[in-house]
Amino acid sequence: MDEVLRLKEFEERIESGQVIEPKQWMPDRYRKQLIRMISQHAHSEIVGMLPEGNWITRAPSLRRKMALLAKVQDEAGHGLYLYSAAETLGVERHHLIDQLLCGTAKYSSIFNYPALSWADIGVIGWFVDGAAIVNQTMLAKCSYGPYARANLRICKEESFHKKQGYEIIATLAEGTPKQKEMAQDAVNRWWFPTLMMFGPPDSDSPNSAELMKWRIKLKGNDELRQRFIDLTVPQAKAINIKLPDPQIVFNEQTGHWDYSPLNWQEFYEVISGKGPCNKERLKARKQAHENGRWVRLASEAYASKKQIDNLA
Ligand code: BYC
Repeated sequence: MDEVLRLKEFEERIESGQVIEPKQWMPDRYRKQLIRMISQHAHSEIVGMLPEGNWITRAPSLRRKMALLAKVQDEAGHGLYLYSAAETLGVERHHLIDQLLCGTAKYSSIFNYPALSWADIGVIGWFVDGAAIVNQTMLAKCSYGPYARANLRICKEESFHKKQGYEIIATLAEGTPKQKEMAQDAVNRWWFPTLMMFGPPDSDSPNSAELMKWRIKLKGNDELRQRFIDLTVPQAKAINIKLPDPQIVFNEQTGHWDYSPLNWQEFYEVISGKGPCNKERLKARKQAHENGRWVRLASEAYASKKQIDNLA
């Protein structure tokens, strides 16, 4: 079929809300954009295990340790669903992982900030998972079937993550003055980086227009950021936590909470490798990959032996 006609048919399918499945024809740019986004998302889940994993041995009680262990394990699972979704587009997982390890692939800016106290674990659940839910509830309705389905499963688990994080902060906020101070300090450090997770303003987002045209993204970065703020301000008020932005004021006209301009220079530095923990995160991933080499070799050998046995 003629290329122009194929594209027209594809765009009609998208417009009518149909879901695209792996074996159906798709434009090269659609495939490339999905591989970029899904692989960045997968890397974010895997790198995102590091700041929290670092606190498993220091969790303040067995109950907290069990919840944190389960959460970090869930993040690994999300990475695996997402690498599988990316593979349906014809890329191999080891190529994507090589790109992460050699520093050419991006992962979420937020994981280049350090988790300095136990309260940071609460704030990561409350803010970071909360932001991820806002973004991924939209992606669960995107036009590419395997990515939409992966996000649906991920969101169910992220809801539990967010609740356990909010509960940690609510508990600290009702605790001793020192505990309250620790919670407030973590909120102060994570608030602005969390808002930047949604990506640059729409006016500076080179990918949004194309992604929205193909219903990979259904909403722009600014709309999702605003939704997260609108959901989170009342949650902070309910537990007497202050958000570190004096300009957060309810705007009667728009029905939304106004907020201060964000420091986009910081964002671009972090995503270009100059954030507080970029080097540490990559070093940890490289070491984990190296330490896991024997497992990969053993499973390959086992799979080959099974194949030979089946032929015999
Ligand atoms: N960090 O044109 P734009 C989680 C890049 S993990 C780094 O607006 P787009 C969790 C962007 O890639 C949640 N880079 O891009 C895990 C682009 O550069 P390239 C992760 C960012 O794609 C463990 C450039 O800036 N979620 O939930 O339209 C524990 C221009 O941006 C970021 C996902 O990955 C950023 N924050 O929109 C707890 C969801 N923002 O690639 C929790 C899937 C922008 O052209 N991804 N950039 O060189 C998306 O929804 C979209 O890709 C984004 C960006 C909203 C992130």
